[in-house]
Amino acid sequence: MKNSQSTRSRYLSIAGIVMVALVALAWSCKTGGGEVQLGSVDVAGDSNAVIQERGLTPDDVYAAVKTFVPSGRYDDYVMFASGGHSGQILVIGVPSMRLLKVIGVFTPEPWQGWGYSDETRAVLDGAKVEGRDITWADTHHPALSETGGDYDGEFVFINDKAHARIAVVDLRDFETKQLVKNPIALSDHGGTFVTPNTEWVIEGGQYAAPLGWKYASLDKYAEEYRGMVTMWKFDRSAGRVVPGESFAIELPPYWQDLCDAGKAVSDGWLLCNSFNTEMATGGIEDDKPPFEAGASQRDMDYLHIIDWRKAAELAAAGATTTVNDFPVLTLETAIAEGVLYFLPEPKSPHGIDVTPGGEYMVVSGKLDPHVTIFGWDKIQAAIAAENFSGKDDYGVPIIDFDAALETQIELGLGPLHTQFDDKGYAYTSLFLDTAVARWTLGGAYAGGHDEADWTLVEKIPVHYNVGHIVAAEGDTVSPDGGYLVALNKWSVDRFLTVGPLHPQNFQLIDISGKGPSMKLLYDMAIGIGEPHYVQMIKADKLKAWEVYPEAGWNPIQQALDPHAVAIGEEKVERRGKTVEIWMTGVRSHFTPEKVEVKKGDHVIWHITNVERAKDATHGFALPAYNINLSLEPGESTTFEFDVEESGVYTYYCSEFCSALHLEMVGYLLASPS
Ligand code: K7E
Ligand code: CUA
Repeated sequence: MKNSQSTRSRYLSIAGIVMVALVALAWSCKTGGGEVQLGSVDVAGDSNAVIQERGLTPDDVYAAVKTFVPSGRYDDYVMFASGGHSGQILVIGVPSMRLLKVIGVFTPEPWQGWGYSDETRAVLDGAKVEGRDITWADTHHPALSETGGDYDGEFVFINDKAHARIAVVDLRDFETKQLVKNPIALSDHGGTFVTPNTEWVIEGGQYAAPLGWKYASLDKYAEEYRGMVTMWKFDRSAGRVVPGESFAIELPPYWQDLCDAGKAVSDGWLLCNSFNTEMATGGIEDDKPPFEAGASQRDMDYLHIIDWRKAAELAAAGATTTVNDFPVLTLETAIAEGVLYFLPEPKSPHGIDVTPGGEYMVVSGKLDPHVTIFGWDKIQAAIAAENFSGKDDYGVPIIDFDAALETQIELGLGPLHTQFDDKGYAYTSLFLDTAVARWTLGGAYAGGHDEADWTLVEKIPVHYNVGHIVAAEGDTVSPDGGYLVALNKWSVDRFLTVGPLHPQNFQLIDISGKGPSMKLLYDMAIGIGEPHYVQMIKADKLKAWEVYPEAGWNPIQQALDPHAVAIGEEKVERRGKTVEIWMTGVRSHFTPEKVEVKKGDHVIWHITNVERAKDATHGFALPAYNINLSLEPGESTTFEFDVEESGVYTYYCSEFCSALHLEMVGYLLASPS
């Protein structure tokens, strides 16, 4: 041992802390009414040795104890994280930061059989762009469904920034049910967000272009290019958005960015940031200012304030035009009917976040060290009094900045996104400072915290370059507090080097205390893409199925599949050149175990997993035809293919389901025609 005396005594004092903690645990823990016998002296002794051996500090030990979820116990919260470029959603437990699932969304996902059955391919077809398969996405903002502004645990939505697509995931089985391509825009960003009762799923645009993907040269930018926000009507009982009842609102060709729905006192309204109100068109190659300069000249851009309820009434009354057969409320109508107002917002704005009671709108400008807080009552009063400082080039009334301003708080460099807790604190990510700021709300939130209103309390460094942050239920009407996760773009030195592409870093932070007390608890490497946003829901709100409700269940229809069969009903039918198979799977065999076809046949294959036991999933792999299914207990599915060559194929269960799993196999015999 080469420890210096002071290091050694530090270890010993930590060991003392842990021993006291464990002895206390031994006395306090009870299970089923009996004392837990920890044999505390021995356990503590072993722990002390581990602490010394690993050189852990008191903070390390606190973090370890705070995040450890013992085997057989569950996490308190579940995060739904954007999977970034993977086009998927990551499901992560908190505080353990264990990855529980990767939900296949925009991208095929072989383990879940996502994109390998007829039903799931049909869902993925909804995400085609101009008839083309797109096998990636840039997912940004997951949105859990809400009831009364609180997460209800029923659905999660997410957008694909690259292609202006949205997805609907049903949280009964954690599977994607619908993918929709926006018919009028190629890119989006301000989505997905939901209205407080999930009547609408909001998808705001990003890079302006002529609506409907028409051509116009950049000289015609101001005349022909447009922004948009699309309101997708959600049918909760069907579990689908209804494109036929949805509509878009035409906006000036500013680049709309993040959006948030008003709630409680601001319910019925929608707020979207924008940048590039300069309408820069780039041109670095022609010695014009590059976008990064051209789109950042002004000190203020416009917060878009949209009366979505009025817009929906107008759309329902047919006051829309159509672009690519999709209803669009024109800018002219939106202005004339009082649907759209602007409010100046500083500078290079990114985040817009509405406080839990809907009273304040928090705006962060990437190039302004302050957060700017507007009062909803002030905004409404300014609109009612027509307290406008002018109109933009398109005639949209601009609310007077000072009339709407509640306050500004200097937090640091590069503020982006804000979340809230249960004590009247707000948290804002600081990209350039690479920190998270805790600050106090005032007004309606006074008294929750002990510090003065509207003041910076503490900044905690994060590693590194934080984008979004999430606090437990931190964007709902009743945030929980306790935990916050920083979504860091760079990890630099936080993990073992795995080549030049470093993982992203989710850092779990303890926000349970008051005042300057935030503690870093855990680093989770994300090695699958760049997540943007995450929402964190109380685990007990999720009511996911452990097995499908009945044997023969079709997950896309969420109903019994007409082609499901029970054991004993399996059959193979030939009709001309079509061969149709109704198969069952159960530990440890498929029935039938031999299927005979001919080169040139078309094969329709239905399989039902008749298992009712938790976790008794069978795979179904058919090599050479790109088939791998996940037949979860009770699931029934269908796939089709043309027999292109003669040969012998083995189909087998690709999920280790039982001791005789290797024998869960069959022969597909394709004879020459
Ligand atoms: Cu990356 Cu919300 Cu798309 Cu900010 S966004 S970081
Ligand atoms: Cu069924 Cu392995």
